[in-house]
Amino acid sequence: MVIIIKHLPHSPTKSKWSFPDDFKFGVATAAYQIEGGWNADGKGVNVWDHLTHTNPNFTIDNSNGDIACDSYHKWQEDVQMLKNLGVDFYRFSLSWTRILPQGFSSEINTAGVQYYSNLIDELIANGIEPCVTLFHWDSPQMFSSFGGYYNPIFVDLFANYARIAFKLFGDRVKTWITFNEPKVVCQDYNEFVGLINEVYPNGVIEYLCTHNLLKAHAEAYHIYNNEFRAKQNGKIGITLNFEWSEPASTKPEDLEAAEQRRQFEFGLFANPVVYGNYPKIVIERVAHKSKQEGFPDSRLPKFTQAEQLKIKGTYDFIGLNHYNSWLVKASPEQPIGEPSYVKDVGTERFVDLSWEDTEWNGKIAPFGLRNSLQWIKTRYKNPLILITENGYPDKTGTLKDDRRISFLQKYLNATLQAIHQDQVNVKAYTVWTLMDNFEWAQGFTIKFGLYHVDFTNDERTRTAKKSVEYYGSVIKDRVV
Ligand code: PNW
Repeated sequence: MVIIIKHLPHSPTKSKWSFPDDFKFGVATAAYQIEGGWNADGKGVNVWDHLTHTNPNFTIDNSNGDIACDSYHKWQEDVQMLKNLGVDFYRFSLSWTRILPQGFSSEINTAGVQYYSNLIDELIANGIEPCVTLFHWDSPQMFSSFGGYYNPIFVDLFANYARIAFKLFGDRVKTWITFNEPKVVCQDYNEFVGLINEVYPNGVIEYLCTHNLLKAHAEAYHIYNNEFRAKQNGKIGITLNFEWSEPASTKPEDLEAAEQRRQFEFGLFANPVVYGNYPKIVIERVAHKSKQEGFPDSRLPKFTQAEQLKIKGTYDFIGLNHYNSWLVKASPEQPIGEPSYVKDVGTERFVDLSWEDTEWNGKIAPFGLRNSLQWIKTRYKNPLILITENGYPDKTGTLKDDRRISFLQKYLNATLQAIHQDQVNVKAYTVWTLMDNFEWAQGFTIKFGLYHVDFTNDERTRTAKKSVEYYGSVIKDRVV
């Protein structure tokens, strides 16, 4: 059964508001999705190289990121595309094994360092600020031999890598993001949790991964704070994905169910970063369920007092990736049996059929972005928020991408409402993504790009879609 309820109306397409002068616009990419050059000039193997090489059926078109958009060679073209768009900043990620081939800080690959150094210089020469993500899913393959994210040593390995990145690039990079979407890495995709690490989601390892990534984030934050901030004067934060959970009705149990989901999905990461510990409801539910399942202690690891103090407040901003929304209602508890994160989250979610479809998974519901921003504002002491991803997928890659334009316009409008009506402290918007690229398990079949890339051509020719003109005009005129 589908319950259909009217919620906040979709934003009107035109707005009377404009973006404030200090609001910045950008586009985002990630190393494995665009660079190619998978073994060029001393780069080491990462989990995505390994996974796609050993398991080619993993992607629906049997593809991999060996060449992708070939940005390892075509970075100057990329910067020209950015310049043509007129963006204020470019969010890209560093490939850990391009800089540290084995993942360990004992060996630095100078060619990899040079690549990023050139890119950063070229961006700055063109008036574009670099915004760097340290970790966008391409963990060193070497780490899988000792459990990767599940081994607490990951914390130190990441911290050492972060220090090297700050040292090498922090003179020019003023915005750092430690992790992109730790929830996707730890909870969402069986491909990450299962195939990459050869362990399977069981209600324990999801939290172990979460625990280690949060500690690694905090460690990197403190390294930046103690060793670099005074000289480099930048900002550092974390990017979390948030699919908005809208209560399916005004019944108290549905309001509660939606809040429970937000806490398990976003609060699981944001609460420790802001307040030092997991949300109360997460601590209580997992403890309760663990007990019922016969565990002597909660499956959710505990932060010591010292760890809580260390993790608390480790952000200059919260990065928000937002794509999608759901209706959520209370549902009967599943019988005790195999423990799982999904059962811990509980509740039931479905989509409102009146919401417009994208061409992949996801609906168009811009009020979800506005509500997410407002929720983050009230729950987390009105933090500085940067929207680090939002974008529209299609399957055709058409140059006449009016549907992408309409999507962007709606979500930019929702952002304007958040700024002007809700006084949310949001200071940046980032389109995912600069150009069509390797969309993980979907290979090259799903396209989010503002620029089209011809993957049949060795030149990987890039062509501006209609949305380039649109987004360019938003950036220039500061209205949608
Ligand atoms: C993001 N969700 O992943 C990633 O950061 C990008 O690398 C990716 O290409 C992009 O979205 C498009 O898929 C997401 O469940 C994964 O809401 C999951 C969700 C959202 C974004």
